[in-house]
Amino acid sequence: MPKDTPLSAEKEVDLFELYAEDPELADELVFGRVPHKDRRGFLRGAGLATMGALIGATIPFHRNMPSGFIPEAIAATGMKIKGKNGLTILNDRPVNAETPPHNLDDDVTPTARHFIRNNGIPPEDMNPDTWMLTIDGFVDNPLKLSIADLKSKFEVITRKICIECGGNGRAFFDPKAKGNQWSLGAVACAEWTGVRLIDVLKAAGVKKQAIYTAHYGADTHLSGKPGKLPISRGVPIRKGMDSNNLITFAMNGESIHPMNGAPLRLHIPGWPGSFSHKWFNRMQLRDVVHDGTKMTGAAYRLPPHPVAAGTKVDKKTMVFIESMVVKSLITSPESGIKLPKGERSVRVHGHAWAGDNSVSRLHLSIDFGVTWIHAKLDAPANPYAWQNFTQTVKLPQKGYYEIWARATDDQGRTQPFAIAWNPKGYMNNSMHRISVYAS
Ligand SMILES: Nc1nc2c(c(=O)[nH]1)N[C@H]1C(S)=C(S)[C@@H](COP(=O)(O)O)O[C@H]1N2
Ligand SMILES: [Mo]
Repeated sequence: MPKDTPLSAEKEVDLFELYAEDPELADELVFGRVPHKDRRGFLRGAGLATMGALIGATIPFHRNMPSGFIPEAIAATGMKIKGKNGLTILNDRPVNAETPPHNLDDDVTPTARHFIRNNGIPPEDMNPDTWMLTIDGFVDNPLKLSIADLKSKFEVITRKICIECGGNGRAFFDPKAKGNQWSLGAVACAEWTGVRLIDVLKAAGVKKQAIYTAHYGADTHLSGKPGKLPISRGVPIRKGMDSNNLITFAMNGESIHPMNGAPLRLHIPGWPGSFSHKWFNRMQLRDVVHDGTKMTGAAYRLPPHPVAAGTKVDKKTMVFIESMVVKSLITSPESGIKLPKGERSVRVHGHAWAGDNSVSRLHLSIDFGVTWIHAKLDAPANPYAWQNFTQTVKLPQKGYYEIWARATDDQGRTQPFAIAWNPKGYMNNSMHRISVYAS
């Protein structure tokens, strides 16, 4: 990399540092292929498709690109993904990007601001005209459906759906938990269009023996090993048959973004995002608990009771995560804001959600949690949409303030200030706080 390459001022710099330190390793991490010693020719197939998606075009002369070389289109503007902006790219896996809270201020998250969590390499072929979805296993009539079939045979509906990664907030764990170091922004609420999973399952005729779903998609494992899956999660049949689950082919009124699962994805709202399979091409109904990739061991499991930070927990005792927990995010103002001189009032806006439950109350504090102010909290636009809150708070004098937000769900459960530490770094719903300077 030339020494004078401009570095982005944002956190994306991590990626450039990675390239500066070890370009070959960076290639492997970002594009998921072991580089050929001196050429980017290795970037055939999915690795090349990923680079194309980042740059926004195919690269006719890609064979001439040296390995470990950062294309100028990326170097000049910071890491960019076509159709995405305002995301912070994490550097430890192929294309994982989160959204800083102030870029999540919209009540419906624009596609450009929707986080990305990829466990493997996205498929090269995302053609909606040839895409097929298979429903098989313990069903009376196994189905093979095109997207046109889905549209013509089932009722098409549009829903706002909040999706949050089970590991959102992991970056704040101490001691650290392994995995993507998400801070606050692995959450979004876009508008999705598709059909109800339950309608498709009814058409397939789910047999009595079916107790679990198993989800499959077209992305491939980082190792490139055929048959090895990046992820395959599944839910107990009672959740699988919930009428709020969707199979979607549109996001915010357009085709689904390639990084968010084009051309077809599953939605199992309220539970960790990992159940909502992208590049979705098969659901199998099983007569056993699904044992796919990231279903076994300690994956998506919590200790059976609270543990002190750093405690070793026996995997066998850990409990499978179902519903996500009550949580909220302040999206305006941006943390660290300096108010104009003499300004003493701040309009606070944000969102709250509670997995399978709804949020009943939202409180704000400007005095480190001693007193709490009710915020106006909207009902969800539809089940499983996040709920928006707004309140103007008054600051008594100049100085440094923190604004804290605390949501309470319809079961009376509220957000803790501290993190409920667990070995794998899941379900951090500690209160969000921002800083505000009044002068
Ligand atoms: N096929 C496939 N589906 C997937 C994943 C994946 O890696 N492959 N990641 C899952 C995880 S862990 C999360 S949190 C969500 C993220 O959805 P998004 O990338 O659209 O934000 O997708 C889920 N669906
Ligand atoms: Mo996730």
